[in-house]
Amino acid sequence: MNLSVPRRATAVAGLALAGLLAGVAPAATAQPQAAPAAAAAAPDIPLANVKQHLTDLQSIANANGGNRAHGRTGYKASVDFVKAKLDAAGFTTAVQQFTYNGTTGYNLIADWPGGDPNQVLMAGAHLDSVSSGAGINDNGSGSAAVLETALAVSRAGLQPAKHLRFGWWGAEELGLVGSKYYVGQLPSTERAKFSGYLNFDMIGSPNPGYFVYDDDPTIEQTFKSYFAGIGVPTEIETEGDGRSDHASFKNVGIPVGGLFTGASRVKTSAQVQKWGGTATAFDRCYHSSCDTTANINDTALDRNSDAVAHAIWSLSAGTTTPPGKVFENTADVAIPDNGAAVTSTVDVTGVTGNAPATLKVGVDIVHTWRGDVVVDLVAPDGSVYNLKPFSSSDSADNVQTTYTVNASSEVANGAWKLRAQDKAAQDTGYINSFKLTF
Ligand code: DTR
Ligand code: CA
Ligand code: ZN
Ligand code: ZN
Repeated sequence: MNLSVPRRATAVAGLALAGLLAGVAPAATAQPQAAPAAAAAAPDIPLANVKQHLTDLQSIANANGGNRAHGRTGYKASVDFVKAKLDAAGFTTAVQQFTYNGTTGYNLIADWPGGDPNQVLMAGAHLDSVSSGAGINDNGSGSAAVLETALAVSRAGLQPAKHLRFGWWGAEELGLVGSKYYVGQLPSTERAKFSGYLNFDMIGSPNPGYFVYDDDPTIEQTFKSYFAGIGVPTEIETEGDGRSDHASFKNVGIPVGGLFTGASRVKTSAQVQKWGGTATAFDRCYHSSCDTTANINDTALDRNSDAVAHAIWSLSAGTTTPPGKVFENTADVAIPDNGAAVTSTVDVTGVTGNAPATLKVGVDIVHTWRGDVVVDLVAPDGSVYNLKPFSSSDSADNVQTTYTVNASSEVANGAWKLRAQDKAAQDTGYINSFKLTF
């Protein structure tokens, strides 16, 4: 099926369906949007409110064996606590269940009704602790800041151009399990609608540094300019990309960013000069029983909570770029094992001029041991853009992602092909769908 009509209506239905599929209640159907106004300034996030959430999470841990870990009663009690506040504030919430280590885990997803369903801005934090303690800095701090920002959105009656979604993840401490499950359950069509995911994991460390993730440049700059505006120097977070839930989103091509105040690493003397504190661990109670409400630096928590709100207000204002034209072919095309290349074609019409420098190429190939498969985009004039090379070691299944291709030298209209070739024996599959968004 080759469609060349913008599918706004379908997109809204898709969001609703995806929400149901992913165990998430659908957001309200988007209302016609006025031209997005300039972003209003974010409100101050009251530190007292954030600290009250931490006190409540501490009480939950105290009442449930001293922790809020995956599979323990304290975690589900934490989910119920956050959900109740969001329900009361008018969010559309859903609890997504998953199983890990034989026990049930929970993600909490909250959609703020309204905004463009084709542009989803999400902020999240893992809500689970380790089993050794209450996990107030790790990661009550991120959870409470995201919660209070969501409540501030409600208090302000914010109606941004983009659709706002908030998430609290389960089982991060066991390997980003909850966020991986959430992203894995999202159809590729839904993933393509994310304009960004903002992650907040440990943002109130007692001996704080001010670290900004260096992933998506726009998100990074949004945080950097906030801190520059309050005269606080920042550094790039260098503890490794895969260390928190943003990695789950980054791995499927969604722009990510976030903030961090440090864990067990030791603050250098240069950093002491920059931020104050002592040349000791940023958080000496990391993953320990002393990670309680006493293990928080109020200034860091306040500054980072306000930075969360600044990013949400700024990045959700939307762009003036209207949603792109979508062309899709969903006919299955079998890929012969270790054989000839096959193609799926979309005929692009009605797009003036050249293709964009950020042409979105949605690829959905179902194939065991995906390393066998070479995937190319072939432009109408025959130009080839390699999307995925052969890999003798990539044993994972399926190629389900959105590539961004600089196709600005190509005339937009014409027959575009997705070409797939299986170049190693055993393991087979098929092209499930091919989508171009201009
Ligand atoms: N893995 C996180 C803490 C953590 C350690 N390094 C980073 C870097 C960026 C974000 C978080 C972290 C945890 O223990 O939950
Ligand atoms: Ca504040
Ligand atoms: Zn941790
Ligand atoms: Zn954490």
